[in-house]
Amino acid sequence: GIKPGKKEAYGAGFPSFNEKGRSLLKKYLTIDVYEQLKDKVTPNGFTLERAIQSGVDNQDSGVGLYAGDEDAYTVFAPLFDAVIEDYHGGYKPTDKHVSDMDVSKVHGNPDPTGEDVVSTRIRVGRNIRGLGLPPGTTRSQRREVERVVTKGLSTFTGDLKGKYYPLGKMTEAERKQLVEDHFLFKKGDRFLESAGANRDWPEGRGIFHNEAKSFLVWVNEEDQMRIISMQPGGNVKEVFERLARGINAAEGVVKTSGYEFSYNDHLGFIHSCPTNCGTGMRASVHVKLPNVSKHANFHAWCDKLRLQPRGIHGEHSETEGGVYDISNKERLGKSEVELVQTMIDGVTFLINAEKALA
Ligand code: ADP
Ligand code: CIR
Repeated sequence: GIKPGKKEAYGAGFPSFNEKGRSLLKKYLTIDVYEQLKDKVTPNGFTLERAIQSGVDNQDSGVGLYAGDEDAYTVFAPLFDAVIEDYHGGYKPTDKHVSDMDVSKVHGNPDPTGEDVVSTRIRVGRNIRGLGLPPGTTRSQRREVERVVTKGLSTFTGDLKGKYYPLGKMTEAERKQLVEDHFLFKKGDRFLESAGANRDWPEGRGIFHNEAKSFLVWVNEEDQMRIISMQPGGNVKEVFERLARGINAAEGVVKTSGYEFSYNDHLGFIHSCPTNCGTGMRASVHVKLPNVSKHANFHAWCDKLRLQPRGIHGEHSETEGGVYDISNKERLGKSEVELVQTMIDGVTFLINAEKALA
């Protein structure tokens, strides 16, 4: 067969991967898989080349692969399945996903003294069936998402009641402040740029939030919807409870408009990034770990605890003052309750280790 780096592979269009790259795309896009998939197209017109462009442009990607529609997961299954199995702890193509948002099943408090956890945030992604995922969407589909979602959100009441702020109507100073304060997605993400998800920026994008900025919805960033609950301190249950209500309310209004969330029994809720399929849930704390994070085993411990450390401004950012964003790594094949519990238990372990090392 053809080998990467060989002339035949180059002629056939196989992408160049540099030696340092560790992306799951590089690991699983073999010549054979490439040859098998390179001419396939989803019914909406999404191609393998578009799915892999982000990982080709950004050789430092962790994953490097995006879906432009729900069909991409089946049309390009040999690649997506392998990436999903690796990322989500051995999740197999025959496995079924289960959802459980019964907040009463979650137990424990990672930060009983209230000294270590700065803030807690839990988000999920949601996309509407029949309207493209951001990397593959059209301008009219994106506008339809914004219309349906903002119309629905405007009916929210109680602590979920808020206002929609379109990105195009914000001043640069307002936008920057929201990003700085951890409420809003950043601009010009190079991974999403290459994936084609930033087309027509800032049109159709925006953020909805309540007065307290404890309940927020991002519109048309990496996913059509990111539903977010967050607050200072370590009360994970309170954050989860508000999120669960928000998700239910969002599902209700999407149905009222005659749509439904994109979901199937195998992949759970469909997302643009294969890391997010299933629950789409990332439950995180900003936690002070100045000593543990310097320990040679920090990343190994996180791995073992099924946690992912990120920097203070989220994915692909650095830490400041030893504060890390620690969250569940997997999102598929485990319920929301299990993933929140994984985060609580793991953070409890890390805080204990921090105290032992201090
Ligand atoms: P995602 O929405 O996929 O989790 P990021 O990693 O980019 O994306 O994080 C989005 C924003 O949320 C960033 O500003 C990040 O700092 C903020 N964030 C994440 N976890 C917390 C937390 N526990 N407390 C406060 N802000 C958080
Ligand atoms: C990467 O491969 O590093 C980026 N495309 C991000 C992958 C996972 N993160 C995400 O979905 N937010």
